[in-house]
Amino acid sequence: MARKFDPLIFERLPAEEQLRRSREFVHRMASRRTVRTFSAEPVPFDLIENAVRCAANAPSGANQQPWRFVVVSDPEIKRAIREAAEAEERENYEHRFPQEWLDALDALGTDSHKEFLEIAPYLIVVFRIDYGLDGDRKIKHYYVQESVGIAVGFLLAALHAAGLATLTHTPSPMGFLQKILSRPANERPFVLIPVGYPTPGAEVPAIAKKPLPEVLVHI
Ligand code: IYR
Repeated sequence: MARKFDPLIFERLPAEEQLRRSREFVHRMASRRTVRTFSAEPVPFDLIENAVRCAANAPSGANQQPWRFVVVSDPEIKRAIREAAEAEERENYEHRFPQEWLDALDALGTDSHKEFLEIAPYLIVVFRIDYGLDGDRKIKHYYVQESVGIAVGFLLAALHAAGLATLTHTPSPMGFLQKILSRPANERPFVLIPVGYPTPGAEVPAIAKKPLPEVLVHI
């Protein structure tokens, strides 16, 4: 295939402006918290659409963009998702999770009740597209996990920037989402993100991020 290149559009910023923007972004992202108590207050769909637009700009292996964002607001579908997720999570908490996993989750105060799946105005279910399809021919996708993970990062940042609260939720196993949302065999659920506003007076676990020297090694 003939290669085609475009001139790069790159805005070179003055040093002070770079620092100002980088600090502002750190400040903004540091205030993001995972929320588990959502209010039913409606959210303009434009905000969701723009966040997905932003996520769809993420880099991906061979630019294959191996993702699908299914946005659910239909109350019946949300209820079906909640029922299926709670059935799996009951098994997890009562039988499948080893004590070590339950201990790791203890500070979060989670259990098998997932009312947020019905209350939050939108659920964004992100699917990874494991292979493309050209008619019956399967097209191999590269670095699917990494690509979709990066896109979800973009999505969470965009939703936060728009003043919305999110929860990165991975009911396990998640196969029921493929069925309920009628997705084809090459799409597998990656993460489910309830989006909305927190309940007034919402609380979050008193946990902190690691200090920089624990996460940054400069050689
Ligand atoms: N999916 C379960 C358990 C859970 C697992 C992890 I890893 C978390 O960070 C939080 C919860 C649940 O949603 O309760």
